[in-house]
Amino acid sequence: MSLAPLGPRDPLVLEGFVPYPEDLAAHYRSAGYWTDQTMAEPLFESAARLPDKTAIVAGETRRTYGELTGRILRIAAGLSDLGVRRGDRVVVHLPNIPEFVEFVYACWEIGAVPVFAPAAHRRTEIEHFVRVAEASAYVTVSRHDGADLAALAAELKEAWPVLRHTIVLDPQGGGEALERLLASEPLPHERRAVASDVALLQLSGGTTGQPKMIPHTHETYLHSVRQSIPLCGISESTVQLIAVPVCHSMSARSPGFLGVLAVGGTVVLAPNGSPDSVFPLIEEHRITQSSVVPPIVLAWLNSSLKERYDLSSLESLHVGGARLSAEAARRVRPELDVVLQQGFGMAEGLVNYNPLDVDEERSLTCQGRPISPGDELLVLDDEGNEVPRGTPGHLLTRGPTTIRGYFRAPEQNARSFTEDGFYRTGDIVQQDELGYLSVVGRSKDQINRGGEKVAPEEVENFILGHPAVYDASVVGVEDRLLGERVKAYVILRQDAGKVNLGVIRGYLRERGLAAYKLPDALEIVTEFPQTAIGKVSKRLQRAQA
Ligand code: J2J
Repeated sequence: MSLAPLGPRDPLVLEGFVPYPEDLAAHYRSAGYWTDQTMAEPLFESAARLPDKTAIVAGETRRTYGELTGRILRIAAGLSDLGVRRGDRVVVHLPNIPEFVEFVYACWEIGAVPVFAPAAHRRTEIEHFVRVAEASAYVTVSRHDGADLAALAAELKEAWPVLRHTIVLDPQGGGEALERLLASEPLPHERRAVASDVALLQLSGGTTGQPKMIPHTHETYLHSVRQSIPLCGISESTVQLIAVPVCHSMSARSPGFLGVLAVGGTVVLAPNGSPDSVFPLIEEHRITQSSVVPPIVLAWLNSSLKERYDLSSLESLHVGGARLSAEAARRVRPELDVVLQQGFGMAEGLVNYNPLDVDEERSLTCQGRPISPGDELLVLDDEGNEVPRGTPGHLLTRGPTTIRGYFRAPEQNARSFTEDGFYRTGDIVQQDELGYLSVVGRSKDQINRGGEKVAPEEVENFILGHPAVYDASVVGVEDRLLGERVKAYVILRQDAGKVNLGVIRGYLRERGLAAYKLPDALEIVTEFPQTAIGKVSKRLQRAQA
């Protein structure tokens, strides 16, 4: 085994990171939850063992472990030559292409901190990350889904002097900017970070304003990855399909490409989860495992294409991110001939899975048990008292994979975390006698659009910017395929011209809001229903819809 030489000993000091109390950190280490390993190391161990095995496939591109780590060390050298250092933030804003994996590992190799930005994000979100995280580099593709991201990169560089480097790849990856980085002499593989350093910033759907940044350390994230590997049956023979955005925590660590690359399996990237794009890949690459959101499962179940392709290699399907109806769950095994593994996780940390061999009833109705023995769960009533098992309550959690605070967000932290460091998930759950959780509701003002999280307040603020709009209220309404979709109620100003869904969507898109946050429906009203104390009643608005 190739042990990386000892690197720096002093932990990174990153202003705005909420640390773990020392006694708890010491406990997590002595219990073996946190180990002295950095994010890049498991991959390099696989590469030392299996240099010629295929690590990653996307379209026509196929890279062995040796090739992948070689490219990572060249990109790391290139970034380092540009002046990117340990602790520097690098916004990695890429679709499902191998370069996403290469850039994040290259960052870890030099101790830099990638911000995992979904490809769907646009100027509003990206600018927020650059500003708040004070990113020194931004990596993107020149075009994505009709958006000119090369222009965005140029604008951001002009507007934010901290952003010293923009690296713009071709739309499908590759291109001159990448070739320049790859031309560097590879760095030797060495440890250039401490395991307790912040390793990455993941994004939260949030409930207010802009998405919050979630700072995971090498220790917290790798613990989650290591626990996921056996629970999801991941091994060297795994061929994993990634069909949701590769930066999402399901794709990264649950069990994700990190889990698969740690044990020498193969990762296949797909641009999306639609049957016509993934069924041929399942057949061609003999895919064994995938982690997907419920709308993808429904699309697979309802597709006539499933008779046309050989999907028999698929052993298990991890479904999470949003509620899977029991009715859809029941169809998975008979119609797709795979083991359904439901999970319930959150980028903030806590992840729960059903074991692969859980009993039939729980496999359909439960969303798992915490994956770490160090996870602490509280299920509380409205007054903050613990409820008996079997009774729904608010879920709070603390543990070795869960952050103690969002990055540089003290006000949000005061609301989202208790004084003793429990994260208020905003989910209403019920725990059965064996500790299995079912997610039965939500107390946070958030829309879950098929796994993509939308903060109504953020969308409202944008709609309010339109000159014809007097007031706006955004709610999630039921949708057969997505679970929920975004509906906006709008009160217009007196002399407003013609306003309809198209006008508002066009306006929000122009203002640089990600497409999945745009309202799917719009209703012009003259007043909003009110609660007893005169607040807008979103409950009534949802019911009206
Ligand atoms: C209902 N709601 C669910 C489920 C998540 C693994 C799996 C999922 C995520 C994830 C993740 C749900 N039923 N099965 O990060 O590592 C809702 C809850 C939760 C929020 C978190 C992982 N699974 N949810 O979905 O940060 O409301 O993480 O708090 O995107 O999704 O969303 P996110």
